Amino acid sequence: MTKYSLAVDIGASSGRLILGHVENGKLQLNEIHRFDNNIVKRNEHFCWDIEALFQEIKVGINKCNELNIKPESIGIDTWAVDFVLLDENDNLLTDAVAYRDPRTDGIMEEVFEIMSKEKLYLETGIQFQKFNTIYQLFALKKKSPEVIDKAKSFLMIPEYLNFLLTGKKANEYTNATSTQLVNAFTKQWDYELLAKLGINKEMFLEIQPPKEVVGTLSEELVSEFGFDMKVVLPATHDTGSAVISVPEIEETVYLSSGTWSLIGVENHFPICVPKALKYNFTNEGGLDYRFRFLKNIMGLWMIQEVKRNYHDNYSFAEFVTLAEKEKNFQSFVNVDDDRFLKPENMVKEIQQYCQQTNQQIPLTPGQIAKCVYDSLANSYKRAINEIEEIFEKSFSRINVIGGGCQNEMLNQMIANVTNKEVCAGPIEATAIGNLVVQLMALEEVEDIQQARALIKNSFEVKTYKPQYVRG
Ligand code: LFR
Repeated sequence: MTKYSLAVDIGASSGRLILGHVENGKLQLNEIHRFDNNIVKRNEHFCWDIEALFQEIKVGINKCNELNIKPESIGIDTWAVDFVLLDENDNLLTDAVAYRDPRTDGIMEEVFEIMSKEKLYLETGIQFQKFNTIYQLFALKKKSPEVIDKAKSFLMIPEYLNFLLTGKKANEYTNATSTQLVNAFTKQWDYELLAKLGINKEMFLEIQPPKEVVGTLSEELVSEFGFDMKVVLPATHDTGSAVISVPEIEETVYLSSGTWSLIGVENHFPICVPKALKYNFTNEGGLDYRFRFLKNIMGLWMIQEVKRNYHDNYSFAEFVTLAEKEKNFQSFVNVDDDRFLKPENMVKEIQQYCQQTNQQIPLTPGQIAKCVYDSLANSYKRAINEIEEIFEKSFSRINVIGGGCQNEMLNQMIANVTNKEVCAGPIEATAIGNLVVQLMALEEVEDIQQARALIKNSFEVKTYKPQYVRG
């Protein structure tokens, strides 16, 4: 009998439930539910509406019944770093505050007074982003120490959703590393660091690796859905799941393209050399203790915000067409500047940046979009140069994965600016990576090599060769 698994993949702007099964040596996908994810304002903070997300997961699970499919397993991945805290009765002590909330402004510098940036990097191997969990917890401790002291469980977003499904609590390795509180070498919570920060260590649970089974559905949900299934830990950090789907990882720089652009390479050990610190590369934990040596680039968030600022009058495809008509317009912004993390108005922020740097100011939607795409491509090029400098070798291929790989113009721009071949696909990389880990837990797929071979055999990858561009 065909075994189905259900991937729940929730990103910062949308979520989806995708059923997967293997048929004739190919992984087949069936998207059964898609929904928006938006930041909401709660108690003066930008937050995720976690209850609404859980309801959407339930809607999706119910759709399996309409299809008469009872999946063997379900796995949830989301963006990283965000969390909730529970009290001794497993009630929420905090909102699910979103990482773009300004509560961590200036906090990173305060933490450096307790532990130097260099030591923090040597121990955790994690890049410095002001929104990392470590800074969010420290900000919370400063403002409401009683909340931190009362907390009995620390659960990251997918872990809390797993708890709602099963009643069981577990911390998962790939997401735990994004907190900057896990030692890159022991792969355990860094209790010494927690003690130095004065953060109660009791709330952290034992770290479980992907492929572990959290449990089965709660009795209540079994009667609601009419079936039970295993709740499996995929790489619950979405980027961790996405990178599993890169069909050919050797000699490849991947670019996971969505709200964020994550650009890097896969390693079997963390690299914490001074240059990696200087260029702010991270070593996020992956499946089988592989490491993602990568860098966060502001990504398509910029165009998502631009779209919103133009009142959704243009689709993403239209922004590409409009940008293509602006061949002669060229102004660049530094997409890594924190001013683009959550500006009041992205269009105005871009215009002000160009004005302040004495460049031509983009005025039309096409010029704004061209500026964003040019700036992103430029930033990818810089990151690849940094990787090549650190590794003292050159990489010949870039594999773009995720929703952003459908942007043909951007793919070609990347090929042109880097003078490298660009492969695009798979599009649903994150859900695919999530599914194959569930298949490993169900012993349908042996290991990551077999998973990648299956993915290579199942999904189209399009190639873009560098073209000579005049100018
Ligand atoms: C991508 C991602 C990145 C992480 C950022 C914030 O969706 O998970 O990997 O740095 O979101 O959590």
